Amino acid sequence: MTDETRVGVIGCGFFAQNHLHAWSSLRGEGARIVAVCDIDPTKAKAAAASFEASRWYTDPERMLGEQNLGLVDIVTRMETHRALVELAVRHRTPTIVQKPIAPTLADARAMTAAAEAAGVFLAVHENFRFQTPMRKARELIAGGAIGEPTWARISFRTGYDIYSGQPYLREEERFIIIDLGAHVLDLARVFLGDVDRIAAETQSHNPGVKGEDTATMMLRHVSGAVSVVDCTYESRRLPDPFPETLIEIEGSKGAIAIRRGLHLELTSGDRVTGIDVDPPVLEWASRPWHVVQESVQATCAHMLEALRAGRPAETTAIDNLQTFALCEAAYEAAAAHRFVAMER
Ligand code: NAD
Ligand code: 89Y
Repeated sequence: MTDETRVGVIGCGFFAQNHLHAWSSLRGEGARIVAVCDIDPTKAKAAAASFEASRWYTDPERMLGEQNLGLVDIVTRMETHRALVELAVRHRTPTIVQKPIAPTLADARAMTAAAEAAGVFLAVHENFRFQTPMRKARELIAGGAIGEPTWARISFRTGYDIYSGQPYLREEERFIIIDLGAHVLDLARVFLGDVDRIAAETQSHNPGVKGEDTATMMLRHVSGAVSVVDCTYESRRLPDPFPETLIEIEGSKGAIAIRRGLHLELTSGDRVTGIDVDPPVLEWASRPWHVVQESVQATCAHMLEALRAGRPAETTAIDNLQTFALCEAAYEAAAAHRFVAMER
């Protein structure tokens, strides 16, 4: 690999703006956006102009064929992920794809198998575990501050108008478990490990959206730990914590709480310590999104470093299959009103 990683971005819509800023900021770490692509030429052209990409495309195949990319970052919606990942794999281009990895587990498995068979780097941009508060909690747990985690609550509850930026979410028939559950179920795996079984109840509060907008899930982990993972886009609390994930983790020697306002409270033995886990507002970021935006940059930085070092990323497609399998199992559990065992 040369000193510079030639990055191409596919999809220049709402969330891709964060990726484009992140890759630009990682120039010093060896990333250079050389080309961008969107089927909408106005968006591709605007992204190329704002982020100094020398070429813009409306055809991903043409971009991959012409640009000799060291990395392609796919930031389109999930329906397009499988075809784009398989295309990138055929071009043997290391690939990152946004969450949700795909609309179905069958697609996710096929994409992962294609990358494995070709020996191509494939990672999922699952960014919540890279948020500053989550990184701090992980560091404290790894250092033994709360002993062995035995119980957790992972909660994302908001009434923020997410549809203004992401109007397509109104049309998703399988909605919050795939859109947001993908993040919070991933955090449950990160903090408490592999899952043995899952139960779920869903609710649909907003008549203007097709799918479920609220989910309450309970997980029994292989370690014996239990977690409650809940998310809603229809909660009425002020001040609204969007887009913060609030967490409580209890262990054999203490507890961690991540509270609204990005404040972490650590109980370790008989000492309680408050830790500020509010990340800096990056120069291109803005509130209330800054904690997510900072995690996008941290995720891109991690993936770039892993790729350049010849290592897999933490959130390989194979790893993410387990998170996606939890989403699928949660839908099955909600439909049947019973626990669903996870394949192991
Ligand atoms: P969007 O609709 O605003 O943008 C998608 C863009 O992809 C559009 O501009 C569209 O024209 C383009 N596109 C579609 N098919 C294409 C193709 N074949 N080739 C090239 N371009 C194509 O959607 P969005 O809100 O930016 O969401 C994109 C992804 O980001 C989704 O998977 C979403 O779940 C994810 N997302 C992640 C987070 C997070 O925190 N990780 C937050 C928001 C959205
Ligand atoms: O779509 C969601 C996601 O992935 O993270 C936050 C979000 O944009 C809205 O809740």
